[in-house]
Amino acid sequence: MVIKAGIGIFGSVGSRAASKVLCPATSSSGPRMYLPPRKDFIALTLSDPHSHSYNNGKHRRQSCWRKWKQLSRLQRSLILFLLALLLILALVSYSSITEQWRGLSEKDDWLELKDRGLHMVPPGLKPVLRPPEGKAPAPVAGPHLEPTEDPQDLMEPRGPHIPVLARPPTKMKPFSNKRPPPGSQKDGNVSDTVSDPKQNHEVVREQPGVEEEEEKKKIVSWRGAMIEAELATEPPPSANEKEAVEPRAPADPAATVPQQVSAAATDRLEAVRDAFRHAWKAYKEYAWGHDELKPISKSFSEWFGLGLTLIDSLDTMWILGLKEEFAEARSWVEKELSFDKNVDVNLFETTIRILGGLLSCYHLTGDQLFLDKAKDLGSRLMPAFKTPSKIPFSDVNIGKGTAHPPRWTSDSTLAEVTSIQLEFRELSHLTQESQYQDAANEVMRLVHKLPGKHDGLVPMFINTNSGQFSHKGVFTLGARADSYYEYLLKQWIQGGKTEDDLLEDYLQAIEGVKKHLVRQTGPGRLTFVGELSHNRFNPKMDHLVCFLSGTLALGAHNGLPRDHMDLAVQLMETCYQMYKQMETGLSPEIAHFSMQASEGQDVIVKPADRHNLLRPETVESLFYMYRFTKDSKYREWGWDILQSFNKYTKVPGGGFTSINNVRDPANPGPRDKMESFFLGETLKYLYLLFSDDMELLSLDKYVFNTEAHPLPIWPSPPK
Ligand code: DMJ
Repeated sequence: MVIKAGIGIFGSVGSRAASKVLCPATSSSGPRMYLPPRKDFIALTLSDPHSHSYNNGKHRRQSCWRKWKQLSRLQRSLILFLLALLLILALVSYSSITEQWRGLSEKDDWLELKDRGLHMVPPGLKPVLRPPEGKAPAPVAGPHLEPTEDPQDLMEPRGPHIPVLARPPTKMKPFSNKRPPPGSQKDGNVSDTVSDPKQNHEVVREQPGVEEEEEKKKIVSWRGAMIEAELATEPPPSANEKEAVEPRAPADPAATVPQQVSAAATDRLEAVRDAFRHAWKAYKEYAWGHDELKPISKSFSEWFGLGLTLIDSLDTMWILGLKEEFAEARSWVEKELSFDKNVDVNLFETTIRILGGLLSCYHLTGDQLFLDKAKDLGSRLMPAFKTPSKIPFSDVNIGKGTAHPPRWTSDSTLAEVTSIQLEFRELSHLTQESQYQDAANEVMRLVHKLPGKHDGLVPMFINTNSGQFSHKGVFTLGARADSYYEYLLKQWIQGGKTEDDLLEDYLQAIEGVKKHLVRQTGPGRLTFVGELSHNRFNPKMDHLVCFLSGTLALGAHNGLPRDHMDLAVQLMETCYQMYKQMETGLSPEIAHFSMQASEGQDVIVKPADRHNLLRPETVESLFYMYRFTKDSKYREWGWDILQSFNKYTKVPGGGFTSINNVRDPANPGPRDKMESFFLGETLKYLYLLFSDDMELLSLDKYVFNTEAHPLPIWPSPPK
């Protein structure tokens, strides 16, 4: 049994001496671990006394003791002093946290009640709010503390939703996401609105103009019905058709405004904006420019030291119409962000979150800054591809221009090397420099012809020397393999549905999934995707697998077989049940399923799998399912999930935290980490799910990368 304990101890001072004594133990890099091990984590291994790892642990303890004895008295005293100091610091911070929670009712435990539904703004900042889409007249976001909803309502996360507006919305000029015309330096250009965070900003109310009225009259033409297109034919006609070849001007997501906007939609969009503002407030106060917010300890953690959360969130702010916040973040990118750093970054994570985020922002805003930064980063990632096999290494030092695999292996993770293509291809498209797409396409070409697949399913690792699959025999749609399948389809769509190898691999893989991995539970006949381990079926599904409904639906929308949509519908129900059947209304990281009808419950959660990291995959799929079916139940499910996030993961004063136990509403156990994808993906997909504007990032014009950053679909080449 491996229990991962993230212990963020020992800063730079004394860390070497401490690690010498603590003898950093095994990192749990098994298939469950999606993110690579962080420097500040020490995995504690508690093992069966007879197991191999127990013996390892025993030897380790003996050698630790020996090493301790070998230290000089001065060294030992220094270490003991540091430990004592840390203990004192821990006690002090503990008391300040408990101080904060004091006064909350027993039922709410560590969760804030009073803050829920309040519109807080960062001190000294009165945002200028102009709602996007010309329709969401947000309550003025001044520093008032009036709840918009009855807290009692918020206590009930899964009850029927009755949207209530606290007061009639004030008419405000809509903030359009439209970028200004080239050359215009006036209203609307983000560079004009860059603001000092400490400066006060007036709340600007404007009368509706003729333009707004005109826009409201426009009628959305949306082809909501399933299109039975021929395979590998032209994409549905898109606005991009005239744009190709030249580095393109970014598309305009807010060009069309829906005629009808329901009060419910407005209310829910505002709820997402509130959640974002709440998260951003703490990021800004305690983690500004750093990778991740630690909302409980009101501090931050670094992974790459590149402002990960800030960059991952940029396009979300743009889409949500959070103009002030966007401008401040843009200013940070301009003034502070430098990739000229002696730092090892993970190729995949940096590509999907940072490169993808910058490219997407360039498309949404037309701001050259983002493309320049993307080019700089892209060129610094290229050394990763210099391997004997051309399968990239997992890690690159973007300052030194060197790359290497993880310390313990020469393998790369399959999903990681096959889920960077959308971004590298787009970078080539924009810069007209083919090196990026050549390197990324070569990986796909190699994997396409590689032996060792199982009816289209791929193993989880690939060797960077031999270019062959390694650790064969385990097949999953979860960690380490997931986005391989997603990117097969999405690259095919991005490229105008012309690359037949991608389509062939995708179709074959889905057949493999249906044949080997799809099963139903005994009690409730829920359809799920399990894993295959050396020909043994394991009824286990990572939450990560919930991306699959959305991907299947996207494929069906693009003319792939109808039964893909049937499977998407069934899996969507299961992913929702993974939330609904938990006491907190939040899904565990991993679910097991009962295959026997007599077992009573469908979803079983093992103690080590009860955490929730604020992941996006289910709400991502809900967004696709709603767009393609218009079935309002998907919106209701998304609403339930948002309320559960608000109830169990919202931290008083600011931020959201991942939690340890989705089965214990009385003590969900905050983990003190807000992952960047909560802002980059989860809240963005919720917003798009609730938006009535089907042209806001139309799925016929954009393809979302695996971190929810929209990139344009290229036009088909002329026949
Ligand atoms: C994100 O970084 C991406 O969605 C990735 O594909 C999977 N893991 C996280 C979110 O869960």
